Amino acid sequence: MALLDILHFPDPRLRLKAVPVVTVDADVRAIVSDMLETMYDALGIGLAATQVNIQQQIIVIDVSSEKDAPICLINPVIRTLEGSEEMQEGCLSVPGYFENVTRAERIVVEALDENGAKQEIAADELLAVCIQHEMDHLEGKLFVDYLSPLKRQRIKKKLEKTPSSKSPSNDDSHSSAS
Ligand code: GNR
Ligand code: NI
Repeated sequence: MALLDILHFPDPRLRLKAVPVVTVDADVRAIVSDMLETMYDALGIGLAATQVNIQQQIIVIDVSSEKDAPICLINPVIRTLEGSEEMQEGCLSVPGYFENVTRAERIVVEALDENGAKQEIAADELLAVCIQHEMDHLEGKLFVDYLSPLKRQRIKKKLEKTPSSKSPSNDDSHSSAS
């Protein structure tokens, strides 16, 4: 188990597109486990592999209040989208900013779980929003892309001035100590 570094907008690596997972094997399950640990540690309700610099179609989510209901979506595909709804969104890759985004109100998504089994999830409310937000990450898209260019530019400028606590200079992940 390990905590992974979360990339921050405007890091260009957040724009990379994830490729489908070929085989859901032990390596993939290790990534899922590290992503869940990272998501819970960061107090997020979801995390996409793109945010931790892994370009594979892997998402973890837990929208439960007890934080005891993890969901893993591998190679997700939206089957149906219905309605539309505005909700205030935040993002672990855009820390400190919360803005309204309009998305589909109800969705059905098909994906593999952490054991490689096919699952179909019907979602509404926060889970529907979160799944759409995470699937955007896998395509290199961020919630700030739905805002006006002026708002997006303001957020970009402010985050560029904010030093990240997880910058490469104080990253000890390459040390040999265990
Ligand atoms: O923790 C998160 N909260 C959130 C709130 C509203 C809409 C979407 C989200 S996802 C976000 C975690 C994150 O950045 N996932 O990519
Ligand atoms: Ni996000």
